[in-house]
Amino acid sequence: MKIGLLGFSKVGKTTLFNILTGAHVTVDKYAAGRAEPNVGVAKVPEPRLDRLAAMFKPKKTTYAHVDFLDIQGLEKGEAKTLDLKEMRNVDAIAHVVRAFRDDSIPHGQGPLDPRRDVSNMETELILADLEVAQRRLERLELNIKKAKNKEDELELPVVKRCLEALERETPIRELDLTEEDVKKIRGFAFLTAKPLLVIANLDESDVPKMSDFVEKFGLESYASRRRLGLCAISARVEEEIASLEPSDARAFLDDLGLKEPAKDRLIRAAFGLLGLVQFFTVGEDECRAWPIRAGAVAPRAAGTIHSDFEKGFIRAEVVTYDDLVAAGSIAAAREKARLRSEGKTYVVKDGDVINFRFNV
Ligand SMILES: Nc1nc2c(ncn2[C@@H]2O[C@H](COP(=O)(O)OP(=O)(O)OP(=O)(O)O)[C@@H](O)[C@H]2O)c(=O)[nH]1
Ligand SMILES: [Mg+2]
Repeated sequence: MKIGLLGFSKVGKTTLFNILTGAHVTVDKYAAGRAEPNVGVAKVPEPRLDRLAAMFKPKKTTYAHVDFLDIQGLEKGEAKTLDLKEMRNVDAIAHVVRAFRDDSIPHGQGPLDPRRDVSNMETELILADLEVAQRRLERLELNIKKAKNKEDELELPVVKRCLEALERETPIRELDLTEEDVKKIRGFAFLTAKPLLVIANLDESDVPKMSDFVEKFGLESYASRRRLGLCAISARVEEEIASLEPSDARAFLDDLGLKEPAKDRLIRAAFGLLGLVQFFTVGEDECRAWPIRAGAVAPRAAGTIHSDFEKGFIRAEVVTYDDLVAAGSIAAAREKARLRSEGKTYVVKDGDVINFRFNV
């Protein structure tokens, strides 16, 4: 899974990239970000897995991961011309919006106004997609005129729908497309078809009132949009947290009234927006979180561990995370009849602890 950090220039994308992935890419007040994108990996923090690891004391604990990609900042009007090809093969876009005040750092978009920037970036992405959709439509119509091809004829109405939406300034992610429709347009990698996470990079002084950011910046109308998430972080404060010893970091978070670093919430928000849930496997050797698509059935989930598990799937022994923690061990959960035996059609839930039975 890959998430692309996108934003206007000097909003703190690379600073945030460093925090999320533990990288040390240099950031500069005035120099523009480098042309080559930065790529890195972030662990998906999972307190439930921490707890399971404390219970099973495994040799190894393995968290889920997401990849982050950081590109150079955009100026208004550039999305169409730059093509943003790196952003076309990510699974979700994270739009980093400047909400910190610092007169010494240039801000090409004018006075601080996160709402304007969110709206302008949406327009940028819509314009970039419009180009692609228009070109595709012309080509399809031409093809159909020349030689009637069934596939082209089936694709035409989907592309038309996308184009009409874009002309109404509606991002494709808000359309009701079937799985079939989505397959037909996958090749064009529309930017507005991807889930969008808006990340407000807050001023340090706003951190104690962090949860008010939606109202403060007038982002209410975005809060209910489909497949769009909003979250806030102060890259400056997170930098500081990351530089502290764990016990000092804890005290610092307590002072700010925060339960966990905002980066942890941010990564989980991105993960949820991708439509992923996690199940766990436990044991003395390894406790592990496995990301799967929400709605996946048990054999499919087994297949993420090993294809043999899917092919030879017999049953899944499932206990919920809460039941397992309450019982204290798998054996105790079984005694309390909390261990269920599920078959091929069972839809795996977030937080299920599973042992797969299979033959090879
Ligand atoms: N005060 C303050 N400064 C920040 C914050 N986040 C980033 N900065 C500073 O803003 C400047 C630009 O940060 P970058 O992370 O390079 O921003 P960027 O969006 O990657 O910039 P480009 O890639 O050039 O578009 C640096 O001097 C950072 O230290 C913040 O939350 N508060
Ligand atoms: Mg940068």
